[in-house]
Amino acid sequence: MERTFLAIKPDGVQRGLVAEIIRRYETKGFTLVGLKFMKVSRELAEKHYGVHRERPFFASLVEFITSGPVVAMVWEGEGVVASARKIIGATNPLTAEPGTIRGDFGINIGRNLIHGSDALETAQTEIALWFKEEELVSWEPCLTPWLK
Ligand code: 3AN
Repeated sequence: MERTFLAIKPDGVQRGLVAEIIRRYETKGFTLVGLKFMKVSRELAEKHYGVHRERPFFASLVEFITSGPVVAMVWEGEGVVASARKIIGATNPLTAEPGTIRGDFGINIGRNLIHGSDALETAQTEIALWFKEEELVSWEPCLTPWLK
């Protein structure tokens, strides 16, 4: 079954949006398989944002993600990688559609509340980077038949 990695960034935590963000994925019908509240080390941040190393905002990106606690999550479900990105909305919260997380709650591109893997392969890499195998729980929600 397809899985994706999502992280509520320090701004989402500080603004009290944790429950609101989790609710959107839960009520959509995706299954939570991993969840932890954590401070991100500089080493993990630099690995996670490795593809952006040459971008001008790389230092501020690492600074921001390590500035306060984040909620790291793995969600499972059919088409979850692309769907989770739709629920998040465009990178710039100012142009993100209303109804998306960034469109509803954000203004600043550097503080865009949540990260979501952009492709299946990235999701696998990010899940392995952020979670140990034993921290992920495979389970069958009994509501599943109603969603199929
Ligand atoms: P997304 O998070 O929508 O996949 P990416 O992967 O292009 O966006 O960028 C990763 C992160 O880098 C974004 N979530 C955002 O916090 C930050 N970022 C992207 N573009 C800019 C920018 N022009 N200025 C500042 N930060 C940016």
